[in-house]
Amino acid sequence: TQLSSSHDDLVLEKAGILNKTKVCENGKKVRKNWSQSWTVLHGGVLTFHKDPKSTAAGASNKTNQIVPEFTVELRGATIGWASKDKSSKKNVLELKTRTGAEFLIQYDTDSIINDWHKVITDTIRQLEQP
Ligand code: I3S
Repeated sequence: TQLSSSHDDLVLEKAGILNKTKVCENGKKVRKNWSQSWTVLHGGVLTFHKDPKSTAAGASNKTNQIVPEFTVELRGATIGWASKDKSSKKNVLELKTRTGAEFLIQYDTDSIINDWHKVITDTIRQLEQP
């Protein structure tokens, strides 16, 4: 979805379920920990939410399940298809942030991962505009 709030302020927004893991932090490799996340792109920032199954709220209060886990600033980031040696999974994208963090994001359904690839690529490109 493309929402235009003003002529020169085009903001891309999207939300959905993705599998994700951090693989690198401050340029240092970290152990993979794949989990499913409700993922929201808004204002050039990706927010991954905790898997409701992993939170105490998930067991009880249905209205309180959407808990942010971490955010990724897309300004200055790069996105591309991960090489085969990065994961045995299919449809894996590699997202590298300006600050040296790296994430893998994945979804089995081609159309879904392709849509995320496009919207993240377009957002990064837009954020490069002066
Ligand atoms: O690429 P790796 O290091 O083989 O990643 C796998 C591991 O993280 C594994 O967990 P353990 O650290 O407990 O072995 C995960 O369960 C796998 O999913 C990881 O590999 P894939 O190919 O799924 O990204």
